[in-house]
Amino acid sequence: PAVEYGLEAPFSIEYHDAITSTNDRARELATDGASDVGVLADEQTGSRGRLKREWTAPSGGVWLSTVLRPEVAPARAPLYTLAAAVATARAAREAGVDARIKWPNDVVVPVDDEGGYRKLAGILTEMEGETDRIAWLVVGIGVNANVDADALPPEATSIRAEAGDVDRRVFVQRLLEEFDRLRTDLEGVVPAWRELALTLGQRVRVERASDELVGEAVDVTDSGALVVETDDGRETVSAGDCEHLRPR
Ligand code: BT5
Repeated sequence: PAVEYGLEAPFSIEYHDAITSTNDRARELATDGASDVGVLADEQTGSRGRLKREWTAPSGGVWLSTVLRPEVAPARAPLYTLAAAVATARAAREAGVDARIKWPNDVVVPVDDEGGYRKLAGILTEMEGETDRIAWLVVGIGVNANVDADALPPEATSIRAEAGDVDRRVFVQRLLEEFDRLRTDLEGVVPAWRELALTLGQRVRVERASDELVGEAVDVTDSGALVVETDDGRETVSAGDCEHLRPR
């Protein structure tokens, strides 16, 4: 329970020392009708990234999934993912880390002036619903908090490595407060995201379902899609993986 963890967060929190995946537990709670609850764990033994990729989640991290039931069209679901990235980056910045956002939802720390970065946190949003309404959203947030960098994949970093250990109660509380504020002001999400974006102005390669785009990332649309200036003109991509390329 939230009280046991020492939080007065806007979500009621179920805490686990270890769990397979906080997203899986949150999905169970969502299916049972829960709303505005969070699942938080010190360690995960079977956590996932997007597209069934593995997510490394050793003890000392912030592994958190929230259940929401927003009354908005499914097309707006990506805004909750962007909101989670903004909230995470802001909480990390308060902890002394130069956190920025790589489109769409990676929280990263720049390592040079050319778009290079290490990944601090990732977001996995899962949804159930029909074409006109969302039944539930599970927004999973994984932050390498008080974790040694050598317990993580080589391209990753942690709050510990960047700025020293953080009080996880304070960090989670701040993250959830920001997330709660943004979800009640969806219009404010993209402007807030833009301010923290590392991707805008970068040369990028983005994979779409059937092709890939190479060009300069110039903007995000109101729904969070990336706008890329290619040799053939402007194109938008609403979902996919984005690679920062070295400047020409
Ligand atoms: C993500 O996927 O970035 C979403 C990660 C979401 C994890 C949270 S933790 C709480 C909740 N419960 C879960 O089971 N999941 C969520 P993606 O963009 O697909 O990136 C995955 C890739 O990041 C992997 O293929 C690795 O290359 C890399 N990676 C794995 N673990 C990492 C870590 N701890 N830190 C940084 N990079 C990592």
